[in-house]
Amino acid sequence: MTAQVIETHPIEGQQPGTSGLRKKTRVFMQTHFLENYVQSIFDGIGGVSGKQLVIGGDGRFFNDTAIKIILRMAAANSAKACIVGQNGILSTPAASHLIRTRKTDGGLILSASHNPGGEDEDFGLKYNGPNGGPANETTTDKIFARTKSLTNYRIWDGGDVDLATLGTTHIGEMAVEVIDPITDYADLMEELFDFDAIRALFASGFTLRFDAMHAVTGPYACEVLQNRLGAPVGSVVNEIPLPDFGGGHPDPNPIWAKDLMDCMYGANAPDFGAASDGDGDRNMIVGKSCYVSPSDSLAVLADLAHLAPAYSTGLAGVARSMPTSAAADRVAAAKGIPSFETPTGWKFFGNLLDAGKVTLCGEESAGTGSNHVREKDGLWAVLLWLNILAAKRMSVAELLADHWQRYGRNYYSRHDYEAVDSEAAHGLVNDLRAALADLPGQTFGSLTIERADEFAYNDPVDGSHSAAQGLRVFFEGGARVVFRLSGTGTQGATLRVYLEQLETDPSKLDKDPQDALADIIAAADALAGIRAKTGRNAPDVIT
Ligand code: G16
Repeated sequence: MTAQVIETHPIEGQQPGTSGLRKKTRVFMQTHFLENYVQSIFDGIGGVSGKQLVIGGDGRFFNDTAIKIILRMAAANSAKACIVGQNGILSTPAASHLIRTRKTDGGLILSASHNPGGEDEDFGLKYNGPNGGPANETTTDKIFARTKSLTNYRIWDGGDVDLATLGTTHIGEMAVEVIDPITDYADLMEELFDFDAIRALFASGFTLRFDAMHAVTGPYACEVLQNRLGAPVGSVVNEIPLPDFGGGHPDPNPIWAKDLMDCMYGANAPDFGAASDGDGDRNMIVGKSCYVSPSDSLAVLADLAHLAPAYSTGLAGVARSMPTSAAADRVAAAKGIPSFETPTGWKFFGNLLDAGKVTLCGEESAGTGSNHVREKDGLWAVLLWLNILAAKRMSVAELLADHWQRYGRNYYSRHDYEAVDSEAAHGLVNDLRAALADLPGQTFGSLTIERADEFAYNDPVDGSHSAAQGLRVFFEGGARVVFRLSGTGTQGATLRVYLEQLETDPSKLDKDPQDALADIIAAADALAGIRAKTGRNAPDVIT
């Protein structure tokens, strides 16, 4: 058995998006497609000769086949060693942790996150660097450039590794270490949080339902919540990871985690509900008849994180993606710590975390995390909430109401128009971009536009510049609407419309967000011509 050099040709469409390359699984399965992209990653990061990599994924269809191909390619590219989760499984935060604790040269994470899985659904692959975080734009640009010039790739002939058996084997000179994917991560959680307090909370009769959505978090949640913290067996549901997520859409939001929402809004609801996504980095938090929006969740965690041991000395700062509501900014201001606004994409938090400028980060897209890894972390967010509830002994609804009373409420919603004709979606954005300069002073119903711009980011750590990160329209009185096209879809274009309005009147804090935002929703449509240009009468998903 030897390293083979296989002739290939550049394949179009291998540009990484918000978080790595995401395509239909069948596209990834096409001849040379995966191999080309993997070789481009290897070349784009300066080769993998003598390097050590972590490799794992969320267990979706094609995960194990792809990992075996990647291992054979790593061996043929003279990598020193690969650390692989048993059966090819590693949640994204667990992979990030492993890269950091084992001080590897980075890792390859196989996931299309919250997108459905299966032969006819979605697949994805991304490279994370030695800090454990998603590659920055400089690196993904190099990878993409390489996809356009690639003429061959290297792959070991033979070398089929048994991913089910723990221990070290070899492909040629390269060591392949198959490890238990759960224990290190669970140990880390035990270091960060007051497990005794959370155990006491469960012992007092506090009830939980964690919906793992047949995705990667199931085994992690069973170990941490049930085995280590004493939540009764059965508290974690849909806990067995399946290659097609049981036919579901593993996106933890009120639409796709409807079973959990029905349970939490029904009779005899548990005290606390939570869900995570395909690869375990997103989270949804919900109390009895009380959904917590991701933006509010970030703000509450920023306010009360000091109740958990890992954050007891306070936070260095807080960061949020631009479309996320400003709720966390006001907490930061009250605490006298800096807040940062980054483009969408967890990769933009990496430098801030590495430089010690922030401790907590979060996004409206159901992601929250801290400096414990360099990815967002679904189960971590659930545990921080549980730690806070154990300390406060309040219900989720009481905690949220108390937060709004003290800080005001940023009414918030995101409207998604999915699989829109790509030309129409780009046309809408281009038209709006061209109109931005003329918008100030224009009125839409009761709303007057104060300013409008296209968000761009200057990284305060490495000085890099990221342009065209979303169109923002600010209204007098503090309302805002943001328009951007998703970078994670695999079909047509997804238009995201982010709507926000701050309310500080204590008597007006318990409205339905769609009612509270009705004027802004109407203004957004009038401004961008959503219905006319997309041909859609209503969003596909409202969160
Ligand atoms: C990824 C990114 C997030 C981003 C989300 C949605 O999350 O890491 O930062 O907010 O996609 O991005 P978009 O609006 O471009 O679709 P995940 O969980 O999909 O890896």
